Amino acid sequence: MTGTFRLIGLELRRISLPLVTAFTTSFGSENHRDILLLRVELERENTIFEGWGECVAPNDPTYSAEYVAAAEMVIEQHLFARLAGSERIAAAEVHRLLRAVKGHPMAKASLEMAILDAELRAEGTCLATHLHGDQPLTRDRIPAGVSVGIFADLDQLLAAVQGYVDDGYQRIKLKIQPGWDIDPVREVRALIGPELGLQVDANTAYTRHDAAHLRLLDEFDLLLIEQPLPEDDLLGHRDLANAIDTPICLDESIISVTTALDAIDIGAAEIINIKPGRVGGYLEARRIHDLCRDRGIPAWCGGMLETGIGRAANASLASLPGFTLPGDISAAERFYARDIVVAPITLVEGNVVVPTSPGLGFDLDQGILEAATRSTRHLRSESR
Ligand code: SMG
Ligand code: MG
Repeated sequence: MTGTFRLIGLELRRISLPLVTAFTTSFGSENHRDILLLRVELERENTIFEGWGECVAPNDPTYSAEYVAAAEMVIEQHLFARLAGSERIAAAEVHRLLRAVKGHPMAKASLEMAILDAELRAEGTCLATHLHGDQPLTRDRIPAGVSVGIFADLDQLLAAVQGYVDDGYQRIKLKIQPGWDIDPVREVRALIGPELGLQVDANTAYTRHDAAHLRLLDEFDLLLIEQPLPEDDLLGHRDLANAIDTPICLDESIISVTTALDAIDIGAAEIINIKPGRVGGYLEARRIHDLCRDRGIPAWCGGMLETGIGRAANASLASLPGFTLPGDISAAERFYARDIVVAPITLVEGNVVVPTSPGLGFDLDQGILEAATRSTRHLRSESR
């Protein structure tokens, strides 16, 4: 790919989208998303190429330290200038150019994503092809999985799960927390039968002292338990992995290829959830994918309730061969009555089709986008 682009402009657009139903996890509940979208303008030989990125930082700093308002601020005050000041810009350089700024992986990932979209559109290449490098694409669709929140009672949970089973989802993930774990899992396993993949996600809600309790999950033949302990407790996860049969999968703890390597080496991560936003971009996500594949660690692509922008990109990432488990890649309608893209992702016999159009693989519906927009800000490179 030719790399003679310069970053000349950035639009920061905040949109608001209602969720079809409230989504409750161990750290809170939300019924709408306040989302930051980025539109970059790259220039090459007097031609402007546009690209879009989505920042997955949530409304509040409860999944991790990042949240949408802070992401917008750090991009505006610290990140944009580091990229706009560079003579040449390429998505592959973004990680290095932004390294001096600590943290803020979701903000950084959204910039890399928008630049990648512009580059790939300029080259006429789709993201899946780009991520595969010189490896052939082996699948044009990927199995869809759905993440199911915490409900007020078991009847509501079972009705929701039945709906997703009827939709054709190939695996179910249940959010759990102390007081909402063994019984919901038992009931859901009874409902869906022994064959359908079932896993749970605690979003750090348990402690090192909960091993005996979590061992009660072993009888339900779960694919995995995701992030039971706080994100900084790698040794606790290692000990838990030794104490229970259900495989330990890390999400929040894995913030880079280095943390992934350490977690695998010490036995804290038997499976890894790869989320581009959490690790600073799709290119770091691919490096973690490569590590997992080389080490024989099963991996899957996580979700952050993305719009059609991030959902298309995630479906492309998840087509890499090391993603051996179904990811949190669902139809857009699982969260949004009306997505902002022209062709929202749907299920095709329980699968999601891997996008093949140039760029990240979506086209925006301008009318829906404008109606959802709450604010826009424009930044320009100072040399222009
Ligand atoms: O996009 O399907 C989705 C959501 C998947 O459960 C999901 N994500 O910890 O894995 C996770 C959660 C984080 C959501 S926080 C906003
Ligand atoms: Mg998770």
